[in-house]
Amino acid sequence: MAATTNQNLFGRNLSWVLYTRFNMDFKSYWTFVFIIVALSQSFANDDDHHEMEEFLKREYSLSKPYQGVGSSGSSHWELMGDSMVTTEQVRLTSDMQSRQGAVWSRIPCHLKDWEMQVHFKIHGQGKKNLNGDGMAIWYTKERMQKGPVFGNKDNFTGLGVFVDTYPNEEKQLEAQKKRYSPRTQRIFPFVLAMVGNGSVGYDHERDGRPTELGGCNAMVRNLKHDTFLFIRYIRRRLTVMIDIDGQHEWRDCLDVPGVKLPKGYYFGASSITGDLSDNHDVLSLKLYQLTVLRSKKEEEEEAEEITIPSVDNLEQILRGEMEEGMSGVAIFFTVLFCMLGFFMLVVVGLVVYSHWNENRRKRFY
Ligand SMILES: *[C@@H]1O[C@H](CO)[C@@H](O)[C@H](O)[C@H]1NC(C)=O
Ligand SMILES: *[C@@H]1O[C@H](CO)[C@@H](O)[C@H](O)[C@H]1NC(C)=O
Ligand SMILES: [Ca+2]
Repeated sequence: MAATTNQNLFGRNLSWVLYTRFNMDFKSYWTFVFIIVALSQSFANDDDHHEMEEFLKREYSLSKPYQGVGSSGSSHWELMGDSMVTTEQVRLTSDMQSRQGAVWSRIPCHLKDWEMQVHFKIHGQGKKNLNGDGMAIWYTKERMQKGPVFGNKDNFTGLGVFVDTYPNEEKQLEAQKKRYSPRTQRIFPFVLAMVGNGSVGYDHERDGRPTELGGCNAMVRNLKHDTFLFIRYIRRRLTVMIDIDGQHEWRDCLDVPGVKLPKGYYFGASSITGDLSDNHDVLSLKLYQLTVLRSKKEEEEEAEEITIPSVDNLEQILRGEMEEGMSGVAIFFTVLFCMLGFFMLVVVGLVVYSHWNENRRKRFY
């Protein structure tokens, strides 16, 4: 699955940019502007992407036959809770109630730019929305701590990417006979990312909406084909993609610039079940080091050591997620312009008609 040729990388990047712009902005008159900007950005970045290479880092990767994982102190990976290793997978939780499990890297990662490719499988007996709760991939300061956030501690420090399989908030609203508007309603499973600095809580009842940097729906349960998640961190830009349709195509999920993550954190994967359950399996975690050439300016911008995780313009990003207000404005202007357009047509029509009428009358005299 590793994209090894540079050509590939460029193609992939262009298509993400286009995909993102089309899907997220295709609601307003600014779409064209965005497409032009996106295109020019992609071409401007062309050179950079040709310089990028990927190297698999075995010490941060977990793959078959999972040698020594969970039994030997010399393994790079450590199991926790109810997780267990079989020949086929690392099972974080089995399809049983109230389980939690995790697998954590023992070695802190000091790479600047990286990509984590997660081969995972979520499956179980439960019917749609009668399963839970999902799994998480981590790059955090803390490791091996149990807790409520997909089996990891709350107020974590670092990055969490969640595959949330149970819609807590919507079920609650449903029970109260309230609903999200179709626009903001989500289809679960839902993938989302969050950056914590040690004092930000994950709101489980709201499926993490208050702190989410972005996300996408991902129908990943009970599939016959392989499912993948890609987490890429390059030049402080966080990109998450999914490959879940069995087509070997990457679908853009979220893309956030200005994500500041310290070096020396640990990779991990964790999962939790409650009243509802699923098998949450990790088949492999492959970490690629990305070597990226930076311009002088970029070097300077990134010279300062990051000590606490943070996200630039977080307020805007979080506000941007509250789409309702924005879309209301967009709808207002759409309707306004349509009405203006219609009004103009009517006026022009009347003018033309009265001219024609006048001419006709003139001819009769
Ligand atoms: C952590 O993030 C929150 C929310 O963005 C912020 O209010 C708080 O000041 C941050 N704490 C630290 C230690 O940076
Ligand atoms: C997480 O941080 C918040 C705000 O600092 C605090 O109110 C809460 O008790 C903390 N939760 C845990 C589990 O530490
Ligand atoms: Ca949930």
